[in-house]
Amino acid sequence: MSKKHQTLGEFIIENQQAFPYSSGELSRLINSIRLAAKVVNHEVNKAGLVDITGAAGDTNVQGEQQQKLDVYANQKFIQTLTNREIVCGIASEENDEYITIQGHNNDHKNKYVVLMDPLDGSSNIDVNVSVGTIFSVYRRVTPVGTPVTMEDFLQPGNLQVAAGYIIYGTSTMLVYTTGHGVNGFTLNPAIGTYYLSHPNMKFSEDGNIYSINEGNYAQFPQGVKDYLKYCQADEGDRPYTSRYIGSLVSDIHRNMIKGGIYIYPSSSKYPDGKLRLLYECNPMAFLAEQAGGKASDGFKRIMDIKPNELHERAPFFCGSKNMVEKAEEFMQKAKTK
Ligand code: AHM
Ligand code: MG
Repeated sequence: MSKKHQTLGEFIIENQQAFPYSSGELSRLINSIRLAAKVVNHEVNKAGLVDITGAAGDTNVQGEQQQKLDVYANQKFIQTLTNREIVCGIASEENDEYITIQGHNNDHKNKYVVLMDPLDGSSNIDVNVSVGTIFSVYRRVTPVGTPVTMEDFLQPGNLQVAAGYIIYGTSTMLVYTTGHGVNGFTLNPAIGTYYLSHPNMKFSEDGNIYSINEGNYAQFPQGVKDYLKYCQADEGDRPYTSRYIGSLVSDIHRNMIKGGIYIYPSSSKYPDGKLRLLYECNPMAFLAEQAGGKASDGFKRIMDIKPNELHERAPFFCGSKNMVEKAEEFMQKAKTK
């Protein structure tokens, strides 16, 4: 039940019992993400000052080395999760290999792994456009007490226990699911508290926004080209509106609120698409499904793909259920032609 003026802290405590293996660990994990997000938010908000205080790689007035924001965000999330001894491993889009985390007593007693894209869409920072953090949480599959292995990270999305994103936009929001619907919390920067502002977020079944980088049209598979023509046709409730920020979190967030589809298909340039299955597609797919939407690679459910490597890519169709199904229909039709 959502209450007026409920804070994220209160919400987490109240909903902890809903977890099947509740030991408070997952709650602490979400808590530490919320903390790291505040720190990153503070830094992202200062990004416009970079020309004044020095660009990445320069030395600032305090004599400190300026960092690229995505590197900074990566470090902050890793640091926060490591210091609190909550997870046994982290994989990040920014790191080639996963990180093994052991407790102060050199044990490996924690049971969750986190996979994340610490600052997605970071090329948008230079132009003051919203960026985001995406995270995905799994229970480890190897025994507690032993170091994590690749197996712990290469799990299909349908085994996620939590996923979410932080959007650093006109306001900063944390949106997440633990498999019981999707809830959005807005940060009040004056006091550093997140409030439940978007309880039980839902994709409408139908929508009228499509989001895709149409500049790549000539490289798209025929099914996507056909679907785009369908979206643009002057029939029924169409043409749909085209909206593309080029920042996955922002595009999905808008479509979840307004109803729409996001597509990053395969192309002749990116035969497997551009987005990363583990850091981008799976967490967004979990959120989408929990919000009543759908996520597919054009033919099958994203969350049923068994990953083979950490940085694997996948074509991505995500959003309002009927729109994704319509796009799949066009993909199938073009394939069997
Ligand atoms: P990144 O992880 O390097 O930031 O790339 C992911 C981003 C997504 O946020 C966005 O939807 C997409 O790449 C945009 O790609 P493009 O510029 O090819 O349209
Ligand atoms: Mg990314």
